[in-house]
Amino acid sequence: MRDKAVKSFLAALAALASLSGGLAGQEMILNGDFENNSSSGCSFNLSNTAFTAVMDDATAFGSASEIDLMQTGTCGYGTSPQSGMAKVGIGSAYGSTVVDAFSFHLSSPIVAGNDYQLSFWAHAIIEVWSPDVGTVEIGISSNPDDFGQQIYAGTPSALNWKNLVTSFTAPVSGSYLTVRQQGNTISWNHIDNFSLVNLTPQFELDVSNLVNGQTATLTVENGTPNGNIGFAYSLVGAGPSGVLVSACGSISVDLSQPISVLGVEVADANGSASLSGNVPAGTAGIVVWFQALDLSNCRLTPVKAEVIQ
Ligand SMILES: [Ca+2]
Ligand SMILES: [Ca+2]
Repeated sequence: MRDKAVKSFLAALAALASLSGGLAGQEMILNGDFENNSSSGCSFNLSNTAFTAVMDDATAFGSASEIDLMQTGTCGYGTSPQSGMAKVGIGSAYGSTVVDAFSFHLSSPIVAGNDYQLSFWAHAIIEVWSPDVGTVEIGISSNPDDFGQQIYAGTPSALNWKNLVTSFTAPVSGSYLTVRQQGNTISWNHIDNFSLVNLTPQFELDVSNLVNGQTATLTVENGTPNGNIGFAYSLVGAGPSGVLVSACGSISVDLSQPISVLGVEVADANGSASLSGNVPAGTAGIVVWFQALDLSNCRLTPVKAEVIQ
């Protein structure tokens, strides 16, 4: 029974990650340092298929199809990886639009309207076959094989690693951050250590002291100041469920039926609200899925799954 409860809890956590839209401050790129791969040594001009096969959580799709994966030292060009053992090379060949490009897979999707900070390192390598300094172009895409919408282009240094940092409001939603070498140049960049974090404060729910026979407290942050916050739970699970909430029309909450409403509380001037209630005795081990709804703007918190102690 206990193991089953823990398994349910872990499954709920996995579901929660896909619903959260990226918690504020958490790293969203799964393998931004390129360290998780099944290759070794110096691999130049990997086809898109080969790069995708060896590099975890990335998909190559550029028309050049010759990304380089350099591990352990410089591999004869530029300097050692900026971070860890691995760096990647992307190029633009023959001055055409034949470029290397790939997508990073993310722990949660980029959500249109949210603010993000992107940081990465790049070094332009000047050789006979790469006389130009090309920019590193960044996009947001809903498809791992497509560049999507460009949101940034960073110009590296030809002398050494340069940290390129930008903040942006996502113009579109997408599950992939894409990276592409600038076209119409004859250029080669080494890149490493990508990071993407969500800067937008998230409407989040916290559950404390969920202990049978005691008083538990649910708290939300970043709701509408002085607005009404509704709290609900399900004993069945998480999953879209159309529910009529008078203030929000027919909104789809992320709790399975039947859903129990615990109550509505007024948030303080900072948008925080909390609600306390007694947990029945003898309920230890039961999983409860909680969610809160901001009745002023009809935003939902991510579902919070907790095991009664
Ligand atoms: Ca690295
Ligand atoms: Ca190459």
